[in-house]
Amino acid sequence: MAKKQKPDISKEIAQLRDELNEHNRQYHTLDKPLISDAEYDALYRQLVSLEEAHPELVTPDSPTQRVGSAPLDGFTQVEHTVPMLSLANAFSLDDLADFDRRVKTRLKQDLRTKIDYAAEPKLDGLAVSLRYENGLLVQGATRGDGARGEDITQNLRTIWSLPITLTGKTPAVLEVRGEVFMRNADFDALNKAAEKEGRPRFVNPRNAAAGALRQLDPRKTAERKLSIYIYAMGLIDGMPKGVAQPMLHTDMLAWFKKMGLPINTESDLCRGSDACFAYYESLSDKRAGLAYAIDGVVFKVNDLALQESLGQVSRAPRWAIAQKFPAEEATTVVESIDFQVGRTGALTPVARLKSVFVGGVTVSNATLHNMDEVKRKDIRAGDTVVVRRAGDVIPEVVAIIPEKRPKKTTRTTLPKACPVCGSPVIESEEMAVSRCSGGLACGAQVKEGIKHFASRRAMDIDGLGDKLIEQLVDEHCIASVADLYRLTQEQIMALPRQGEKSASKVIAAIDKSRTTTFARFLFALGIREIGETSARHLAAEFGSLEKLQKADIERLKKVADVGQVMAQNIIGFFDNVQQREVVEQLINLGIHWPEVKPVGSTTESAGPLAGNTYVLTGTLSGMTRDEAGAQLRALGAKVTGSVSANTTAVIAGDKAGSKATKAEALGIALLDEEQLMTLLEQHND
Ligand code: D41
Repeated sequence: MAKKQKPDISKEIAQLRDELNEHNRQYHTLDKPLISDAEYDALYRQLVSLEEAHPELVTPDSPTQRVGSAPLDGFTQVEHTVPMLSLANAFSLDDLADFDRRVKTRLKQDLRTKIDYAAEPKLDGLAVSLRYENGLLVQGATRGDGARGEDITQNLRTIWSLPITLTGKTPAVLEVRGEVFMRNADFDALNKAAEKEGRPRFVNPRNAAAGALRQLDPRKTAERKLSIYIYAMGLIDGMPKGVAQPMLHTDMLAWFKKMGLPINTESDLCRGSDACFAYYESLSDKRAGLAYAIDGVVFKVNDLALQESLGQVSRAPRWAIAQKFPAEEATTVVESIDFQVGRTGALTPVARLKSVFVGGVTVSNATLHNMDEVKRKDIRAGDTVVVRRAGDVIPEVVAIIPEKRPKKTTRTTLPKACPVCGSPVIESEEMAVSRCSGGLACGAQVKEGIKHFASRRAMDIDGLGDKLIEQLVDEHCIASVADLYRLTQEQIMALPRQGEKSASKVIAAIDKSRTTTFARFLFALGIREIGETSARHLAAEFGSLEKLQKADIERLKKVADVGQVMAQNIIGFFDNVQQREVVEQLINLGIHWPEVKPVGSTTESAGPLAGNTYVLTGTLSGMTRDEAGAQLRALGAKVTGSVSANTTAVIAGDKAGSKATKAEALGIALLDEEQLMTLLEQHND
């Protein structure tokens, strides 16, 4: 049996190598990845584990035995005086714990000792080596295959943050290593310019940076605005008099910084593996807000002597590890392109995808935003695409991979009829938004309108979720928001999976929503463009529905935040017979709110709390901060996010943090939740 298996395994290994080599070429040399990093990593790990099981099958040409790929023609080759090593990857926190254990075992240390690790963000860029002689930048090179790279000195000199001459006392020869990358803002600007000039967009900052470094004309590189952080030493020769050779990685970085080299400010020291886990978690939380793309954390044994004694294995140091974040990008196939109909009838193209794990979740849909976007990226059913999900942002299709397009595809077009109700679709002039003309005759618009009406920030009907609303509409129990107030417990109980208890809860919540505020009611109606803030301003300004309905465009435009379009939308809404009828029915069905005294045209400065500014912080038990803020604003107060000398009082809920501390330091009044309730009640009579 064992003998029979051998040729299969060597064939499998050879095939994996070929595949990885080709992807390496596509990614590193051509800067045109055909698969995502995560897929590449998966293939690579497969090869590593096969080679580990069959060390006799490892050959020098295996991708595991070399790092990167051959240099392009056009640049001269540079032999690295000290090889540029690669980083071992850890994909789970178990891998990180294993790494920590291996370090201690090799160092013959008790497993309970805490090793000091230097932690730094793993920049998603390109590794380079820089040589300074007597403080002058004389050579910069790409990593290439680790032993030899390309001379890109001229291109690296264009990086503003990289000093051409070092400051202070410098060694006779200093070689440092760092990562060249592009900041998100520079990437966005580059893509905006590309779009304007009709050139294709770059898929991600890493590819844009790679392209910039490969430019033979340094002026082109300069236009791209690259950045760099230094994170390692290659070689030091001839330490200056009076300067001690650093003993720790963190000291070394501090010394580099002193000489003017750019160092990542997110770097930190972690005592033991638990501190490493904590650093990983906190950086993971910060990731979406950082100014540049990172794909993990690099942990390095901080003591340089310990690094030395740990040494390296197959071109990767034993003293460092890259703990990867879940990949934010993946490739998958578009199975179909559907059009979703929103509350206002707007048609949104959505890509139905072959399920793919990206950004830590399984994704099977991605918004395509609008037809402009679909046309620009030429996304078609059958296309292989790069999908991105960063943080909590909804998944997006970044780009298609043209090489992978099947022979027969058809250009994606806007449907002529609404996919839900069949009414004609009206294409807008700017092409960006197209709408179903069905209005309240369109099931999708009805459903979305009711979902919005019931939502937390609108009528806040607890327990009336999206699924239940869809069932109720599909079963013809409701056809408008007014029907909600005619709904019976029996009707809900007749639906699948609805018990007596939950049905009675929903009915009670609907009943409770009859008492609301004018602002909430206005927002709940879902008039196009009228958000919570404009609804609040309108409610405060007019005080009653009758007055609002009577207002003309000019009168409406006097309200803070209300412009021509919004004013037209309001008039249009109440001009529509059907809408007017629904509103009338709602009032007849018992929707009411405490009268708000109209404040005239100076909304901003009227109300019993006018002139007062509050800051809300911490967790309130009886309501959300948003709700408390809305109530304060309705009374004319200003609510802001930061404490200043102008703050009247800080309202501190549970777990209030720095804002409460700052208030105390500035001698500003602190109110607790009970005092807030008293304040609101005093003025709401
Ligand atoms: O931020 C990075 N991408 C990064 C890469 C970093 N912070 N540290 C690194 N340290 C090393 C060693 C430990 C080998 C000096 C690295 C890399 N290497 C690296 N980058 C590309 C290949 C290896």
